[in-house]
Amino acid sequence: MDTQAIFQAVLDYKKSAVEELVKAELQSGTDVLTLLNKGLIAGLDEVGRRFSEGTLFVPEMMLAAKVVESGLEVLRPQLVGKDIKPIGTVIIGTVEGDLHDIGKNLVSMMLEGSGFKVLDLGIDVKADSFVTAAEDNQADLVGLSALLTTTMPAMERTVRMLKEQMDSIKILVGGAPVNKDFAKNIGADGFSKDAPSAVIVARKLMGV
Ligand code: B1M
Repeated sequence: MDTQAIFQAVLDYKKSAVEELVKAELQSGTDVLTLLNKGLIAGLDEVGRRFSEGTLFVPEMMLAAKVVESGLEVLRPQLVGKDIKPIGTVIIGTVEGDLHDIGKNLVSMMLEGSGFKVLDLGIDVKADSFVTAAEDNQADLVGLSALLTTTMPAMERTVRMLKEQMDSIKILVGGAPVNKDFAKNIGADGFSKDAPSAVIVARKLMGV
């Protein structure tokens, strides 16, 4: 198992190397979550750390994100199930003002893989767009992601608007600055710290 090579290739912004390494690890039987956590996500965490200390900047952060996205695409078939009868419909997106989508995409893939029908609204999604999509698609659950402390108020606004307009809708929130207390205070029904636990919480909220 060589997740360290994947970690390093993310830091070197080597897209094709990451794709090849991820494929090779999958073929040799490395567990998908190990690949994610010790390779791709660990690489991005290190990029974030270097950004915080000022040794790396936004263009490099974007390069690293692109590299990780291509690694995730290789993993997609492992994460997304096929021909499963949907257990519920989820509308998911990153809240207004926030352009981060890697974590949200991962949550989306894993929800799909566990039997949810997922409609992904993308990034920078306004509160009323979540409401409209949830109503139009008779959604059971809305998933909101925020990666910036400055976009946490947008998450709160979105939860408020959804709850005002849709009685029975369940809301799951997550993202690096979000925690259980914040989720509770803004009236969300569930919080999860990562993609695998998002699936567990989502299923619980659906009663399955
Ligand atoms: Co930005 N960025 N970024 N960034 N970026 C962070 C988040 C930051 C922590 C970096 C740092 O300072 N160390 C910092 C935020 C500080 C703060 O507010 N607390 C930051 C900043 C400051 C910024 C800018 C303001 C920088 C600038 O322009 N000066 C800017 C803001 C742009 C905007 O959004 N308006 C910006 C821009 C960018 C890029 C565009 C360059 C790029 C994003 C590209 C993309 O997403 N396509 C980027 C990146 C890559 C990062 C870091 C390095 C990595 C984020 C990531 O994808 N992580 C990040 C530092 C870090 O996190 N270490 C950073 C991997 C991903 C799998 O994890 O998204 O946390 P995460 O998702 C996890 C969980 O959080 C959870 O599950 C996921 C999987 O396990 N989760 C959910 C997420 N959503 C969920 C939803 C759920 C449940 C669980 O239910 C629905």
